[in-house]
Amino acid sequence: MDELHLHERYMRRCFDLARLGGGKVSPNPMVGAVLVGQDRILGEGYHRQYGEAHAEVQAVAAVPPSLRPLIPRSTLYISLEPCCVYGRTPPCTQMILREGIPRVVISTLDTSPEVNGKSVALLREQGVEVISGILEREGRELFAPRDRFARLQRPYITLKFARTEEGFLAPLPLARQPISSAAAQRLVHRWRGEHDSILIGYRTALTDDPLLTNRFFPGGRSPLRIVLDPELQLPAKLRVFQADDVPTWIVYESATAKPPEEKRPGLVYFRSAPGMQGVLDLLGELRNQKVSSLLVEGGAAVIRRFLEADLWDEARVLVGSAHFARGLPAPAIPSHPAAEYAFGADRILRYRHPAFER
Ligand code: AOF
Ligand code: ZN
Repeated sequence: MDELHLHERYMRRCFDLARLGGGKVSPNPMVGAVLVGQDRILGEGYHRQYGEAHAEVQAVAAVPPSLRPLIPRSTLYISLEPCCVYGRTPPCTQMILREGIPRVVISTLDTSPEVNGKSVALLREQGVEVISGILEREGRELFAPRDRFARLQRPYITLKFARTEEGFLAPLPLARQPISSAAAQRLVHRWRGEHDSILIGYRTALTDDPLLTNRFFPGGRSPLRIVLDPELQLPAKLRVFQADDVPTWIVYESATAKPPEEKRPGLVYFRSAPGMQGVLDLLGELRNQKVSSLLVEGGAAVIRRFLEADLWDEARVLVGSAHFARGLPAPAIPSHPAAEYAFGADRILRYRHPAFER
């Protein structure tokens, strides 16, 4: 196997390990690492929990004592440029130098302003060989939530909706009719568990009455629920007002409407400016609370608002097998699908913001 393929093979392993931290590490990135010596894996690790040891530290710590003498001739594969700053943990560059690891292979740079290439330069100055850019597109995708959070100071935004093959969101005259299959709806629960927060608009809350939790994946967490209710008119019996253990924000605009005095714990009322400024206020508050990803589940008006403001990173569209003679048109995503695959009776289209390609 030539060297590039070898690098790619171990980098894929890093990606698989990194994903095991999904839903547990934000606002830190998912990162995986493997230490390789004499063509075998000496140790593996991934970032498991926010605030805990970084992936490469875990990989080196996992090397059994009998194999430690191989470390000064090994290669450390990491899905991300290692850190060089004191954060919640000491800098990984220090550990690499202390262990005498002569070669580091990474997929992509850590664009957090305090790192962003500094670790690569530091390691090279110290005589460590650094190879960068292995399977970079995939590496950047894995790192994207952290990138948006650190560089753009806002959560990574995923838009999600279901439409029919003809491009309708709902039948006309309006009626509640499922578009995607039960299997696809379960997949949406997984997506919920992968995000830190989830947002719906007033009309969706009222007509669909969703609970907005991740119920199908045991151990999977439920994201912070955010409901836009500009005039505070949503009835308290709706399901989003239930589920005591799930934090919920009700975002309103009205200066005259008053949030109820008595409310369940975890329910927070957040007053924002009207319209687009309100979305920016909300994103700023999410940033302050270290919420680094947001799944926007509709409805159409809310999705369009994010699209018009160019505030999105990814869109996931479920194309279901329902057919309506007349219907409400789905929002148009100004990009081509980056991936398309069948999921049971449905198709799933995944779009990436054009800036992602740069
Ligand atoms: C790594 N390996 O596994 C992860 C890294 O808040 P801290 O102290 O945990 O660290 C924050 C910095 O570390 C920040 O730049 C973030 O992108 C990076 N995460 N770095 O070397 C890892 N998770
Ligand atoms: Zn680190």
